[in-house]
Order: sequence, then C-alpha cells, then structure tokens
Amino acid sequence: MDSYELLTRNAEEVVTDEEVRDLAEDPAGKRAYVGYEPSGVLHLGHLLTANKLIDLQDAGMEVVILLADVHAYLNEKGTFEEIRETAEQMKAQFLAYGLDEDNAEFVYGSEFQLEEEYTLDLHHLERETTMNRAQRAMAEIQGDETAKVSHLVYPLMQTLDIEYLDLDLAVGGLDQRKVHMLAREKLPDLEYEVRPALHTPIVADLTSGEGKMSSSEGITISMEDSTADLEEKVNAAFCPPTRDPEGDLENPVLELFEYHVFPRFDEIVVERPEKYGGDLTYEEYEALAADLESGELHPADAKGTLATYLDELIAPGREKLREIRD
Ligand code: IYR
Repeated sequence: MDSYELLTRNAEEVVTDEEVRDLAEDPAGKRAYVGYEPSGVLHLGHLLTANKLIDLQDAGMEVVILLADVHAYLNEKGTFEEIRETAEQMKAQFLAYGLDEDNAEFVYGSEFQLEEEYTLDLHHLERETTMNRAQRAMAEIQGDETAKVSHLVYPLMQTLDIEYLDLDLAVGGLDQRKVHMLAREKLPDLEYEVRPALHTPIVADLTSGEGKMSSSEGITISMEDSTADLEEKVNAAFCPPTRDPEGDLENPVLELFEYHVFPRFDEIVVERPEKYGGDLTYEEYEALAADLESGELHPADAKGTLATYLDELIAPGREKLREIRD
C-alpha cells in the first residue's frame, strides 16, 4: 500500500485531498495528532481513530496523542483530579492496543494550555470569533446540553492545539469536522498556518444500525468487555444480509469488519464445519461483504468471527486494565 493509501484508507473525509497528497509525498517524521477527552475505558470509537494513528505510524509519521484534560474539564467530565487519573489509564490502554511507543508522544493538554502565550492567543481567537460560530463548531461534541461559556472556549482551544503541538495533520472522528473547519478559518487570523485534517467515519449503533455507536446511548464495545460480553453484544447486533440496508440504516457488523478488523489483520478466517462448506478465508473486506450479500456467508457465522477478532484486539487492553485496577 502506498503512503497516500495508508494515510487515507477508511477515512470518511480528507480536508483537503491536495494537502494530504502533498504530505503523503514525504510523510517521514511529520506529526499527526488525535485529541481525546480522558475517560477510564477505551471503546470502539477511540479505537477507530487509533487504527488511523497506527496507519500513520506505518507510513513513517510520528503521532501525538493529546490527553485533553482541560477540554474534558470544560466539558464537565469530572474534577480535574479524576480526569488526570483516567488519562493515565487511557494511555496504558492505547499502548496495549498496539500503538508503537517509539513513535508516539502522549501530551496532557494542561502541560501547555495554561501558559501565558497560549492564553493570550486564546483571548485573541475569542475576539476574532462570534459566539454563534463557536457554538456551531461545538454542536456535535457537546450533545444536547445548554451551551455554557466553557463550550465556546473549547473549540477555540482545540484550534490552538493544532499550532502549539506543531502538527502537520489533525485526525478525528467526523464529529470533530466543524472544529477543524473553524481552525482552518481562524488560524490565519493569528498568522498561523492551516493544516490538513482527516476524519474517520462514525459507526452506527450496533443493535439498530441507526445513528451512531456511543458510550452514552445504546451498546458499545469497550476494553472492559469479557469474551462472553463481546459474543453476546455481537450476536445481538443488527446484520441484514446486505451492506446497504434501506433508508438511513447501516450494517454495523460489516462496518466493524471494515473499520476495525481488516485494518489490523492480514487474513480473516471464518471457521465452519465441513458440512456447512468448511472454512472461508478473506484478505479483503470487499470479498467478505460480497459473500454476506450473496448468501455464501451466513450472518451468524459473520458475527461469530467478528466477536473472535474483536476479542483478540481488545484482549491486551483488557489485561492492562485489570492490572491497573488490582
Ligand atoms: N474534541 C475531542 C477532544 C479533543 C480533540 C482535540 I484534536 C483537541 O485538540 C482537544 C480536544 C473530543 O470530542 O473528544
């Protein structure tokens, strides 16, 4: 796979394609980042962007993981001490998941976001940005809560992070796109450079195939799940025999194969008894999706296989969490 393909595979949006093509010409040593509001346990949403970080490391880039403690504080995720503690656990799980430690830098937001220069730049951005513009940028991150002043400061700080961490690429889920667009619009006002962004898709809710999978609503899969939990959740998943169910529905089982399993394994084996046709081996997502559609692969076999591979992916992180908690 060439660098451009590695950088962009499974990305839902690339801003702009031309800028990312330039970066792909010579990615060695360039810096990309994802920021996470610390939470104690990683779930598949975190792992989707982590997969992209692993792709970027494979392409030779350095990755920066921002443990966004100040952002989590602004977004009312707990006391500052609680947030710091969960950030440490998060870092351990990311490493267990397979990020290459030699090419990964973990930074706490509070290490640089409380400095005088950053604060003055933040106030400069506040002067350049209407409340309406900041609120729009924050809509998908904030959820349904009534906007507080902290929710307006949040996207402006995220904008500055891109400059202060000296980055060449910002990565995030599609829910971060409006903040990245704000950053592209506003950084030039402070005479800072505009950087490209990559956005990963949002996976549909596991049981309904609608909306998005999230830890706050519905079912999500996390580093805390036991093998039995995983089997149970995947078995209950919505899995029509098509990749494009009608209306706004998605096939979450296929999405998990596409975004979580195939990027991390060279080969997927569906184990089946001889009397049901024997094992099936896939090197590419497309072949598996086509077999599900044609009926060659039964949804129950697809689910069983998905649970096995997801279990393998989360097992090291689950072990780490156990060690931390004991
Ligand atoms: N807004 C992210 C957290 C976050 C991301 C980046 I990239 C930052 O520079 C700061 C915060 C979230 O929704 O989790």
